[in-house]
Amino acid sequence: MIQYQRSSALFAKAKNVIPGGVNSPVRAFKAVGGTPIFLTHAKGAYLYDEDKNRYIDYIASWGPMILGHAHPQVVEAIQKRAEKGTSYGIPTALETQIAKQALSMVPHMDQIRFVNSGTEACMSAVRLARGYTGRDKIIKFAGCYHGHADAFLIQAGSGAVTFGSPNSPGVTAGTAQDTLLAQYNNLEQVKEIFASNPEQIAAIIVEPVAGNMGCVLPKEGFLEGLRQLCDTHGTLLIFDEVMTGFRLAPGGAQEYLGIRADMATYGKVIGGGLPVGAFAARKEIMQFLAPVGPVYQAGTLSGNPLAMTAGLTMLELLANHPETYTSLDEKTAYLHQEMVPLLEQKGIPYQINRLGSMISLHFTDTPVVDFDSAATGDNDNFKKYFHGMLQRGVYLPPSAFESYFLNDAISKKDLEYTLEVFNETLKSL
Ligand code: KE4
Repeated sequence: MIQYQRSSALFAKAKNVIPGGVNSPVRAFKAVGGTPIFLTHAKGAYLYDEDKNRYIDYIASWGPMILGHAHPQVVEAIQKRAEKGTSYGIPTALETQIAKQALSMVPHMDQIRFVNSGTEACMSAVRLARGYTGRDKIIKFAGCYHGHADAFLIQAGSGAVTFGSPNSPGVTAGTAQDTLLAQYNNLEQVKEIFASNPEQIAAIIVEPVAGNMGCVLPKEGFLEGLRQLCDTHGTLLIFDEVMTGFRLAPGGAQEYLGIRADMATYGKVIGGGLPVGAFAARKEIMQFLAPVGPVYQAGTLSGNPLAMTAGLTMLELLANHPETYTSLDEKTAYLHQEMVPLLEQKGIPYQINRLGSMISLHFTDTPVVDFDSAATGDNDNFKKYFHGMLQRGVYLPPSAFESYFLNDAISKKDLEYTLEVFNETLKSL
């Protein structure tokens, strides 16, 4: 039995000085119960906690660590750069270099602006879309997460037009009225919203492959339908590629699915493990952004040379080793195909959704195609599953509404061990 004494003691201390003892809520294990583990370090595919337990990592810091932790080339690049100073608030050629590198990988985008998180990227992209179109409203989808900016913390309101209502105190009704909600994969609802709000929709923001309901794939024709509706109504289509960007393919979901977005937002992988977000679009849109255009957006640490160095090293590694994507896809497909018979043998109701190196397991016999169907999962089973795997040295996302993120440092042996303990854990469900 894995012991967590030191983690438990550290968690108690943390809660005295940090709300909930964590700097991001999902880390507190609220959805699965128990005490979060505290790490001392991570290397490659492995996490090492304060009680000297080792875990195979299936969250990769929620996406960024796609090549595994402490990748030697990324670490060395950061160490060298740090000696030259970490942030200047003054332009460097490095920013142009990573901008060109990113734009060489993602399709349909002419310019990119770097910020410090996915939230900041999505918030800024929406403001730019509103400024460019002169319209106020946006459409988002229940279960999609675009960071914690007010405009996104909205749940489906009452009434046919599905106008939003705040899903967090501190978000005003005034803000909520400009965010309209639809169900993911429900094109009819989106058409209704356009009909009820003619010439008022600045943008649709969507996770092209959703990762915040667990992994949920776009149905055939869904994204194509959004593209068509945006073209018809003069609305911008924003792909939130904070998760999918540089993970599904070098060009993210735009490349992998072959759908053109008007704007795309990035985070996670683009920073190589340091805080970086970004948003990109064709030039005529980006020219609306300060200091060229009237839409204001700024940031003290945006484009700082340390984070740019980590991000550039990561992007170059991915661009120069496209076999990484095949390897990640194959490892994830192997995990998927081997989990199925183990679940079938035990007659446990399940759904597995997978695309590329994003995968999630849901304990329900309802196909998981949107937030409501994701919510039919048996959460008691999920809690037992999560802790059963944790106890056996496998760290999964501590919530049924998250995607697993494989990293390419995970070996076939790690996958086989994962499947072995998966089989053991299923016996306890
Ligand atoms: P950040 O502000 O956390 O860097 O990015 C926000 C964001 C935007 N868009 C998508 C599609 C995202 O998944 C995220 C953040 N993802 C969560 C995991 N579901 C980060 C984990 C956390 O909140 O601690």
